[in-house]
Amino acid sequence: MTLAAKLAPPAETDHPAVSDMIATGAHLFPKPLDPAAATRLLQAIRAERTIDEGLFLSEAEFDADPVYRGVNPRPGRNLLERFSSELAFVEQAPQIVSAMRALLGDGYRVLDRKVVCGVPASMVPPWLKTRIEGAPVNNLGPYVKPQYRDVTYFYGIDFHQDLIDYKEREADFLTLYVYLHPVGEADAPLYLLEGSHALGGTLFPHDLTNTGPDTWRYGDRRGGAATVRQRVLTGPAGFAAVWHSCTLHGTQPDAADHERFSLRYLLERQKGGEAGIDRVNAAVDGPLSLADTRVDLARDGSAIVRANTINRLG
Ligand SMILES: O=C(O)CCC(=O)C(=O)O
Ligand SMILES: [Fe+2]
Repeated sequence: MTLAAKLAPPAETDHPAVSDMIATGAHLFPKPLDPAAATRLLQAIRAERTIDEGLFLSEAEFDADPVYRGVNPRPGRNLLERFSSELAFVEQAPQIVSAMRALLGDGYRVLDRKVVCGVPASMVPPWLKTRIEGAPVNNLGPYVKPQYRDVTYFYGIDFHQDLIDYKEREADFLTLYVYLHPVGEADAPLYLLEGSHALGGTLFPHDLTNTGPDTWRYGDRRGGAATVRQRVLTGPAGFAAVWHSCTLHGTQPDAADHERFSLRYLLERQKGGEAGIDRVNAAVDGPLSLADTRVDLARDGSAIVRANTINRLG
């Protein structure tokens, strides 16, 4: 730590991002990030990646050697590694930096950043649609040619907590999500269940019952339950939102005839010191880490559960 950092007052935790996170498990940034910069990055991504059937292995190629794990971007195979300077419109945006400092402390760190693509129904080969029908997590990474696994491709993902990928880890990180173009109802917008973080970590697939046009009853299978409100995150290019790693969210398959590209960051709290996340987590009535986060996968990572809550919605 530099002397200047040592002498600087601790980040102000009295910030709307902190109060929103305590109340709802998320904070929607009031102003979009620079839409022109979002569009430039989108064009650069599109120039690198055509979303069509050519993205996928054939059924025979897949069956010759099915691999379900290690199919997401990782260091050395991440499309964003080519675009570090183009990400300044996110990483250096004053509203992002001040919210993150308040939530995670001055010394917050990027744990992961990647491009997420919502693949449109028309681009998924018929054999693959048949295979993935009804599964709760349709990360298409296993079926994508290895050279294209520098992006995460989804054909919808049921309500989940981002803690799902981090068993035994404390919920000391947040997800920042940025749309690179306008996202409407047909573009696989994020569905967020406000207040769901308050029950802490629970096992995926979650105990959810739809109780109204935008309300759910969410049980924690420990005797606790809450009524939570569904918020559909449609928004313009540059729209940004941050949520807690116990906040339930998901997407339906992309119904538009074009893909949805977004940025997904995980940001972790600074080690030591105070941060708004401590106040958020102190208000959580449930475990902040889980020994097991999901029961939907076999040992090899293939899906053994065929049930999907979010896709049953109209
Ligand atoms: O973009 C999507 O469709 C879902 C993204 C998501 O929830 C995730 O990557 O954790
Ligand atoms: Fe997620």
